[in-house]
Parts: sequence; structure tokens; C-alpha cells
Amino acid sequence: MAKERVLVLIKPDAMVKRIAGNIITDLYNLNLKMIGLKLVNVKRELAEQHYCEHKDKPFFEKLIKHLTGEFHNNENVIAIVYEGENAIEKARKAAGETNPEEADFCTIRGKYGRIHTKTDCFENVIHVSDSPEAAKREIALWFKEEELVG
Ligand code: 3AN
Repeated sequence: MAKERVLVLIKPDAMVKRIAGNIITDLYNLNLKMIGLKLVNVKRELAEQHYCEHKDKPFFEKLIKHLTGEFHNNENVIAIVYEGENAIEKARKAAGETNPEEADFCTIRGKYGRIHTKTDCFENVIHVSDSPEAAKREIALWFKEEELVG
């Protein structure tokens, strides 16, 4: 299988919980190569572009508020690009189910995620691209090519 790239976002809920290091350690175990990393103060425009495929979903506004840090003290996001064989499948498996309450306990979302009782937001800790096409689009949104160390 050819090398793939995948975008991972460590979301504001993980940042306020100070578990970014734990998440990166879990991802290290996948034996993928980290080729880009940055801290981003996410503005609404970037969040809307990132989640454009969900713009008609009832939870869209919550998604935007979550990614921009509005629910979490305006926290930043860590954006990482990994490269390697089967990178997308490996990283998504490590992340676990979208709904953190349904995620296997051993996955990142299973260990660290929750549904917030007041906002009803899926605080699911990380985003992972779900296809090579999505990864390509998302990586171009978050990184300039020269920021990636291939
Ligand atoms: P994933 O992040 O697992 O690829 P997507 O792309 O289907 O999942 O959804 C994007 C984000 O939208 C999820 N990370 C989650 O935070 C949120 N989301 C998805 N489905 C729901 C839902 N039914 N209720 C609330 N938020 C949702």
C-alpha cells in the first residue's frame, strides 16, 4: 500500500484537559511519521471550511463553537500531519467511534471523550481525516506545503 497522509486535530477539550501529550504518545505507537505540527488559534472561517460537509447538520453550530474554543476558554488546537502506510485507517482506529460514549475504552475518544451534559456537544478529543481526498483538502486548509517536512 502507498504512503498516505492524514490530518489530526487535537481539539480544545483535549487542550483544557492537558492531555495533548497523552494523545501524541498514543499516536506515536502507530509508527507513522510526523511531518507537520502547529498550534492554531482557530477562527470561525477556518472551522466552517474544515467542517463544510456538515454545514446542513443540526449539530453544525456546536461543531464550530467546539473547534473555535468557544466552549473551552478559547483554547487553541494542535494540528498534526502524519504520513505512512495506511495512515488514515490506523489513526481512525486509534481515535475510535465518533460518539465518545460508544467508543471502545482503549481508543483515544473512549479514554478521554465525553458528551457534555449542558451543551450536548460531542467532546471527542480529536479529529482524524476520513479519506485520502478529505486528508488532501484538510491538510491544504491547515498547512502550507513548505510547513511539511516530507
Ligand atoms: P468523525 O470525526 O468521527 O470523522 P464525522 O466527520 O461524521 O465524524 O463528524 C464530524 C464531527 O461532528 C465529529 N467529530 C463530532 O464531533 C460531530 N458529530 C458527528 N455526529 C454528531 C452527532 N450526531 N451529534 C453531535 N455531534 C456530532
